[in-house]
Amino acid sequence: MKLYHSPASPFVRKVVVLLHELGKADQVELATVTTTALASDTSLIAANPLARLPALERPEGVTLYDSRVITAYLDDLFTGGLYPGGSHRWETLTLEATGDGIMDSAVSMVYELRLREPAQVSQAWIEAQWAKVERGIDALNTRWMSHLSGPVGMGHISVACALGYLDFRHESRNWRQGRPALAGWFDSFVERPSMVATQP
Ligand SMILES: N[C@@H](CCC(=O)N[C@@H](CS)C(=O)NCC(=O)O)C(=O)O
Repeated sequence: MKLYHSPASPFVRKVVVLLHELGKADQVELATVTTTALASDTSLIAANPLARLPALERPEGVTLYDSRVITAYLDDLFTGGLYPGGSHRWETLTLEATGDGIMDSAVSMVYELRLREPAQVSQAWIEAQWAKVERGIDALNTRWMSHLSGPVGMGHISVACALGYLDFRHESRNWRQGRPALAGWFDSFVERPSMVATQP
């Protein structure tokens, strides 16, 4: 299998962390590409018409995207158990969506600053995206700590990759301030070998 990859992408990181957690990192070849919303990589377009990372090419069957489809597929393929059954499943999926949504807003803030001409950049839009990030991390800090303290699932991985991206691209926003429970959880989770191996 071939994973279209960029070390800076938090969505790609989710997939690679999952592979490390399951001890299957050697089963997937990483094809590193450079792509932006304004200049899509041509090999990535062939794999994913939306030209977004990650995409997973398989020997048989369609190429998979987006990250949530890929992680669900790999967890199923390797019987990983990162998506539990029963009512925990819906919690896990919602937690994963929260992490992914934080990434969506945090990545789009970077695009706004990097891909637009300075005169076109909307500070109001950037702040509105950051407000979404803050509401997401506030919810994690107040409502999700008991789930995050439980067995590691795909929700944990998504949240950790989102917070790692905030450290990587938005350090000056100091997301830890006023969120000691979440900060403490992350500072411990980030020491897992899967997170160390995939640090951007
Ligand atoms: N919902 C998608 C989001 C993927 C995404 O936005 N990836 C970014 C990299 S972090 C990308 O490929 N951007 C290029 C573009 O938007 O053209 C997923 O979970 O895979």
